[in-house]
Amino acid sequence: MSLENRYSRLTTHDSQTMLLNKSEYLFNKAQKFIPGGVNSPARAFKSVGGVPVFFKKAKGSVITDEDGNEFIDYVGSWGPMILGHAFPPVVKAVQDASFNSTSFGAPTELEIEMAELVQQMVPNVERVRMVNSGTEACMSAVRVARGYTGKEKIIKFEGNYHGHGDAFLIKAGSGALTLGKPSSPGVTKGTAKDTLNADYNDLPSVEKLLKKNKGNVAAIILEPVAGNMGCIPPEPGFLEGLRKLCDEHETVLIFDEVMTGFRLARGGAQERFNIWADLVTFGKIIGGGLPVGAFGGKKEIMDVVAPVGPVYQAGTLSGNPLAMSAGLAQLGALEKYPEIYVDLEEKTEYLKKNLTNVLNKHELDYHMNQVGSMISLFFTKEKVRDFKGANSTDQQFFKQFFHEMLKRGIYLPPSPFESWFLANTLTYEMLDKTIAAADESIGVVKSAS
Ligand code: HOZ
Repeated sequence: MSLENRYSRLTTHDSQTMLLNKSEYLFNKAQKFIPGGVNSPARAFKSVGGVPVFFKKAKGSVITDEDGNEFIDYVGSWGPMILGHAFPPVVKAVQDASFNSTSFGAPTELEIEMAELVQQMVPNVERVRMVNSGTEACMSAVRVARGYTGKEKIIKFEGNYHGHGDAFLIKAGSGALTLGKPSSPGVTKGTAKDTLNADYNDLPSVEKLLKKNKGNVAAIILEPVAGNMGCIPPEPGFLEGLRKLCDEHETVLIFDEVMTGFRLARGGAQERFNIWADLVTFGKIIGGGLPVGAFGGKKEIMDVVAPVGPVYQAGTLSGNPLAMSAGLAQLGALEKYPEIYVDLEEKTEYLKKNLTNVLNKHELDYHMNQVGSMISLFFTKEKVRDFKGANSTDQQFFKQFFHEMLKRGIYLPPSPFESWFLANTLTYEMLDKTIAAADESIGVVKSAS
């Protein structure tokens, strides 16, 4: 089926008897068994409308839907696929490991290899604990910070997203923002009162909270480059200022590097900006596409974690051999070939430069943020530096742009509040195709509006 067919049917069908494409059929069926038909809300196309694409396979940067349509992928499973889908060493590592059992619930040598490799790549991670997702990593890091300091409150930033732990679902980003519900019912008032929200890139807002809650802030947690309200870089001095404030107030600085870890450099945002947190959380790339997260940092702090210390944290599948093998294969490649980061950055800059030309040609209001291989296009003339900025872009234009791009075989994140993630398997030919598609798409959306 051609993409054109998919779309003509999507936009014109109004009869139950009309043949559905496979994504439509599967989405209808999924909703009978799964809340909203998806296992994570950001996938539901709520902010762009229409039917989520159901995929069946991917290789490198080409992802194929259930109808056999191929798309150039800028989602990369929301970050993990920095080396492209089905990266052969990851596939082989998973296959090999599975023959020896998928889980022991007991220690393995692979876990030590992983911990050593993480420390090699991110030197301030003196101790690391493996978990099963970025959410778990962030929840655990905050518990550790509380146990270590004996303080209760945390400061986070509006529009940042640290997974779906209760404490983080107050003014959160990502899917929560996409659904227009940044604060979730089900979070108790007790939990909410311990989460303080500051404005991203605004040090005075942090200072104010620290002053007001003097002696009771256990941690400041943030995405050092925000990726869950679109990509928003830290302004000069912001990370430095937070480091200083944490030292002054004996507050643990937690960098949520679930998106940025092993992506912006081998040592993530910490290495890129040369600001070192006390605790760091990981997810996505560290698992090579398997469900993996990790938190780690200074030995002195991590020693509060059970069984060394009293702060409890556990998991039957944590550090399981399949996940460790996949992660080791992917991190191993990034460690061995640091030129991948140069290549990725060049490709992302090429995309940015050429999209800029297209946007200027169409005399459109836009703002593009890019750090390494993370990039976001916002339809606004203002600089986007915080949640307020991200939330005041032209979301209707994005929605139409997204669908025009999809029609032309380009799969972007289905929300203006998510970063695009590039993989080194993207070729310049694919980038050129993307740029041409953007040119056409913008032309179409502009003339329709
Ligand atoms: N929270 C992820 C994006 N920031 C989305 C996860 C998913 O839907 O797979």
